[in-house]
Amino acid sequence: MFKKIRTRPVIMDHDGSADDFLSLILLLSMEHIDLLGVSITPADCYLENALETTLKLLTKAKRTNIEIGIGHFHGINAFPADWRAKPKILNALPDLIGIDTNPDPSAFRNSQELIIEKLLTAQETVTVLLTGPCSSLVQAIEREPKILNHIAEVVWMGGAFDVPGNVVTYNHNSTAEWNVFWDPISAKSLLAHQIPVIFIPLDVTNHVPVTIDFLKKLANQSSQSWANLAGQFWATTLDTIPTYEYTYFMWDVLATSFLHIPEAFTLEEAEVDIVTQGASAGRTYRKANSGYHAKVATDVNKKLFYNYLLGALSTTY
Ligand code: AGV
Ligand code: CA
Repeated sequence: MFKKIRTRPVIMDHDGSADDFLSLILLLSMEHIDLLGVSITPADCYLENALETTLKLLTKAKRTNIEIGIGHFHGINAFPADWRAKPKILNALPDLIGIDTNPDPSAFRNSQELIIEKLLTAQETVTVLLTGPCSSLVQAIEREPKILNHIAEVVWMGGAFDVPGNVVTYNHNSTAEWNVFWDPISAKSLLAHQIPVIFIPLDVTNHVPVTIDFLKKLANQSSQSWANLAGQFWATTLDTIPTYEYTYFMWDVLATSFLHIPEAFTLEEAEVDIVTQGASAGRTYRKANSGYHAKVATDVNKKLFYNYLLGALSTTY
């Protein structure tokens, strides 16, 4: 069968929550994407768990040639421990528990080194997809500024511009989104490096909740093993704290979809900035005429997105 040539090189940096892995699954399904490496940031996860899940998924997809890097920086504002522990469940799901990986973290390269090497040796400029904090990428840039010219764009699930944030914690006023709050200093540095950044913030992810209706549709396709696994992953998110209503969103999954269905998104060119300290730490905001240039996704064609997702998860690869 004719297959689209793999054309677009991508590096993914994720932080090991359930939707980060759903994003990895989605990325592996994209035939036009050449995934150069996967870096793990120990933010919304514990590193050992996230490394294990990452390796299990690459093994299941027969893509263990994709190199994994691990971050050693632990951020400024830690994620709650119960959120970090939660995705450990994924490793025990029936479809994954039998995949024996047992990775030793000390055998893996540091994220910065992985990012630097993959960018410098790529044949063309690379898209960097961030579904967690941006610290590893920024540390890599600071260590080897030459990589700046090798980055086509950074697609980042992060920020909350014209909507409330999702950080609810001591000494904070909830104006920030978690991926930015974890390391607001790096987030501001990323903008200061003036590479093209496309934010997929809460402004647009709020439009796409993970609904029970969607999960039922997905379950109708569960004869396909990725659809089945994805349904199980999402099922683990049903008790998401802090609300009594089910409000898990397609955060990282939406950002990842941008690589396949950019036409579904409305992007705005904006000048923005980031607060690094105090009660608004991690807040991303508009700063007309004197901010950093960035693109901000403000809307998405929901029907196109959910249909794309159901289609992508029901293919075999
Ligand atoms: O702010 C959204 C980011 C996404 O990268 N993460 C989860 C997604 O992976 C942090 C987050 C916000 N609310 C959460 C989060 C919750 N209730 N549980 C776990 N993580
Ligand atoms: Ca994430």
